[in-house]
Amino acid sequence: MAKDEGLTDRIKAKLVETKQKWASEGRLLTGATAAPEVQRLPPGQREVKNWPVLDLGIQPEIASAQWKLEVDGLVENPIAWSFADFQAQPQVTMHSDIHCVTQWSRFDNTWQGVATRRLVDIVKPRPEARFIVQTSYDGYTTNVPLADFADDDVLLAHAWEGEPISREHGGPVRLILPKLYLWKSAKWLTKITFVAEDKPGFWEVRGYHMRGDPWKEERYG
Ligand SMILES: Nc1nc2c(c(=O)[nH]1)N[C@H]1C(S)=C(S)[C@@H](COP(=O)(O)O)O[C@H]1N2
Ligand SMILES: [Mo]
Repeated sequence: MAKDEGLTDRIKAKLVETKQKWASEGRLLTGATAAPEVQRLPPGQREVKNWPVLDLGIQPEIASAQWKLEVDGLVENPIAWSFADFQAQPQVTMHSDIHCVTQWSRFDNTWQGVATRRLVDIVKPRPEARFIVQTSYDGYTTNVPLADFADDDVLLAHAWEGEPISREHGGPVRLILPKLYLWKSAKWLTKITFVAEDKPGFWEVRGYHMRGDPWKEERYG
């Protein structure tokens, strides 16, 4: 067991090293631009039919009964939700395409969960709040502008194609923010912090973009 964990750590270190190298070399950049209205596939992406798994190699197993979501920082009403509290919120169904910075895109995904707009209405951000930082059970963090987080196609998702989101894809609850590269959508989400100044997360400190718009090919920055 200990041996396997060591192996996972080495694979993880290798993956992080490789992706960090891509950022420093500007790999995968096409220099092309494309508007979503004209071309469904963002520049430099290719469509896949499966759903690849990408993470740091640690896939925490969180039972719904143990899952907790805290929202803190620059808000008037911080919250701490259990899974039951989360399920008691109005549920929405959304359809979207997802785009990973490692160049795959997957079209036509159906999600269920709670709209981030709803969450923002409940917690009431203070006027100074302009960004949010997501924190996950595996220690992952990622930052996004509040305006992107509160867009009308963003949700805290618990189901994909009518089934609970699997552990490997970030269940019980993950973010889905389809207009930005998928590294901006935390799996195993447990905390959202509202902040005034943008604060780089795990990949952002390793050369990845602070915003990550696939249509502008904001891979690195
Ligand atoms: N908690 C957590 N969330 C994460 C990651 C991670 O390592 N840990 N990886 C990110 C990256 S780089 C991608 S591309 C997507 C992958 O989601 P998927 O495995 O469901 O395709 O999750 C993002 N969210
Ligand atoms: Mo990724």
